[in-house]
Amino acid sequence: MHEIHFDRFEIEDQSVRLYGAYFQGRIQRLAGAWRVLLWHRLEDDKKGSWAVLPQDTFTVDISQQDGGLLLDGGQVLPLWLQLSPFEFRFGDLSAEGVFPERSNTLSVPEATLELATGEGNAIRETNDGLPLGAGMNLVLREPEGRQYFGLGERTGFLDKKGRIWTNWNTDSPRQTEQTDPLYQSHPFVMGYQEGRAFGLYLDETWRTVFDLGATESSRSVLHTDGPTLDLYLITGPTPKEVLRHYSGLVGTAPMPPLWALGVHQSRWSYPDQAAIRAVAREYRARGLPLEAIWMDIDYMEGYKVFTYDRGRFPRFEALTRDLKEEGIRTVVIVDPGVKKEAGYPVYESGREWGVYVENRRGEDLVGEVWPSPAVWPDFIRKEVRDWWGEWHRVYTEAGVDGIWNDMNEPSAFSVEGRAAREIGKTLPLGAKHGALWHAEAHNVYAQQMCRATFEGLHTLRPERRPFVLTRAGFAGIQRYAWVWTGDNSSLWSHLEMSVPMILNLGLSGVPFTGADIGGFSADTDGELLARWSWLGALYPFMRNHSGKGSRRQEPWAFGELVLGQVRKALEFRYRLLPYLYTLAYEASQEGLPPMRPLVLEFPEDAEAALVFDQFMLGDALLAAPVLRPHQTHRLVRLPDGAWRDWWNGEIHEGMRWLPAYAPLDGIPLFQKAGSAVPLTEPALFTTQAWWSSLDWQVALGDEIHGWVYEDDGEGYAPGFISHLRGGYDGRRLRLAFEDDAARPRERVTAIVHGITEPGHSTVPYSYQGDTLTIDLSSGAAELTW
Ligand code: MIG
Repeated sequence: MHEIHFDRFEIEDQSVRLYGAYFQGRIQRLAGAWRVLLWHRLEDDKKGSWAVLPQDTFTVDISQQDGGLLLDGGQVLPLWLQLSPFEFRFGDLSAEGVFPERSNTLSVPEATLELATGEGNAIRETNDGLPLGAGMNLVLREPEGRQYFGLGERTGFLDKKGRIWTNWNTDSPRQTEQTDPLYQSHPFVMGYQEGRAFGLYLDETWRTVFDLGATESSRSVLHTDGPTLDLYLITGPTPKEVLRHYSGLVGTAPMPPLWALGVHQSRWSYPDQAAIRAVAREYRARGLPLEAIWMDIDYMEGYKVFTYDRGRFPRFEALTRDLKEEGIRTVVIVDPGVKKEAGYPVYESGREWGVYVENRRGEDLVGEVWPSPAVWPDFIRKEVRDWWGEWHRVYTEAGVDGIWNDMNEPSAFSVEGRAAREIGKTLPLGAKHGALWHAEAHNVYAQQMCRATFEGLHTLRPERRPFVLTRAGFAGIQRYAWVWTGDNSSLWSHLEMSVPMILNLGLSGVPFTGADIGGFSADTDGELLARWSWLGALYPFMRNHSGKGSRRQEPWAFGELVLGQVRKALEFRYRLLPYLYTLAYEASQEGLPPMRPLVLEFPEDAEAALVFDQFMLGDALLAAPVLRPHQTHRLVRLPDGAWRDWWNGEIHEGMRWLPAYAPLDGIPLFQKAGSAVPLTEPALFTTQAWWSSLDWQVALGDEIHGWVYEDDGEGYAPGFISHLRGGYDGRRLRLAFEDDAARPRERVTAIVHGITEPGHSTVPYSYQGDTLTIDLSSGAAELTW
């Protein structure tokens, strides 16, 4: 392995420039991170980014230390560098250096690249002049006891240490605990040790591989296939700070429409309009909440995007209109593959505009996916994104509310006659996206497709917030789409795995996520559906979806008992909406996910840090789902503080393991002392995010605080934050609702459990069992015992 050597440095435009015989470097100080960019000196340094937003840079003070340079970072931890050979230290993180692979020249004609895929296949590609073979490795020293979180959507548990993870978007159905990679690529990790955290983001869209102490436990190797190494060293010291800074780099999710947080029902596929109407009828006849019905690929005519099958959906517009009258929206699937068929307007207009990905001979690349033959729009180019966005008029005019982007790794069944197995189920590395090879564009194909969809919807309906769901994505995908975890199975192990998968997505800056409730492949059963519906009621995205050939799994599919259990979960979801919407707002502002691992809230609790089967919903609620069949109890780690059992009101001290009772019509849930969670009445569907009835569920504490964010739920009018504040000292309870919403409310109450009746109160209250319901409509209350 060759090391990288630099001979000298200079300060240029607030950045530290490094010069060597073969390589050059540039180091910049940003608000919460260092950017370290290294490139071969024959290249220019105009490397853009598909993920990182424009950043302010700050002046760097340099001093000499330990034979190297010490760069003072202000708010950011200092960075120590050695020029020859190149090494660096950033807090507890120390790099032995960066090592160019194989040679110092960029172009290695005829080199062979092998990409391991999840199924154990390999992609072999003779790369006629692809700038590969000049890959780079960053080698890090690994102290004992460091853990890694992040890396987006992954199998396994919460800690990502000890395995090799590949960033290469891959259509991975029938996943197991070992499958890697999956659909998304997030070359970001959060290192964590003894309460302190840092972040590492490798801003390379080429295939990258993170060996986190797997091959050698004392080292991690971050590899990129590309010719540059563009690294962000993100400062903490808390996990929350790392996530805030990382979100500052790659962006936060925009505020979603309220309805996206409601209940979604999907299946591949409801075959025709009668089937869709029947699902709507079943929901409403039983008085079950439902927000949207999803249409999978069979709504199209011959898998042609931006069409409907007029045989099976003769009156599509009437269908969406009638559903909307019941408060039910429609979401349709849109895959990237465009059927190559003469006379099909989408294909023809794309050909006219020259929008398709090309092969090396400059011809449209033709393959097969659901449509066959198919071509793929090159979303990497702006004019192609605009063209694609405009086609969504077909849906917006037909009353469709949201778009579901699937198969966008991109997945292919065959390309130019070569079968999926041979080509790793995607386009050849040497396919051309304008000036880029597919090898460089692959990982951002979906991200740019979602961008096209998002921006298209925004242009077509500027007064409404777009809603896009995607399967594949790259760092920053949250700016354009929500993410679901793809084809899981109706297995208890997949119910369990969905938790760490979603938590690590959240730690990677992707807040709005969910897994297919009930499981996609194979047949679910009633108990699994009930448990999954309760866990799903706390996923940021709550959608029951199942695959072709699997047993039906709508809430009523397993009889009255299960229906009752699922119904409670759906109703609980709607009761929680003010809290969820407030968390969505927090995500849009700060990048903190609604569903978060305990380590984010309690970084000092070493035992909580690796808990993968519990999570926090915001900072007030701790959930411990049951993830195995036939269990009536489970152990719950309660972190520091006091915790109120949501269902029976009992108070438990933290820093301990508690056996909790877990019937099928609930989920073990604990509320942190001193928090107040805003709830509303259950409803069949959402209307606006102003809660005319607001109930604050209060867990008593010396100090009490909760807040709620409200707005129109859909457009861009400003929103308002209202606070509930107060305190309780055992004899006196004070509560003040600072209502900023400036809209009349029918009812505002605070609910306190597990308390005796007060002797005196300044406001009306009711007392029943051990539950005190305090009328807060006058704003402030004081009760004494
Ligand atoms: O090749 O559109 O993950 O949710 O139902 C399968 C049909 C294509 C995969 C998605 C799944 C969807 C299915 N799709």
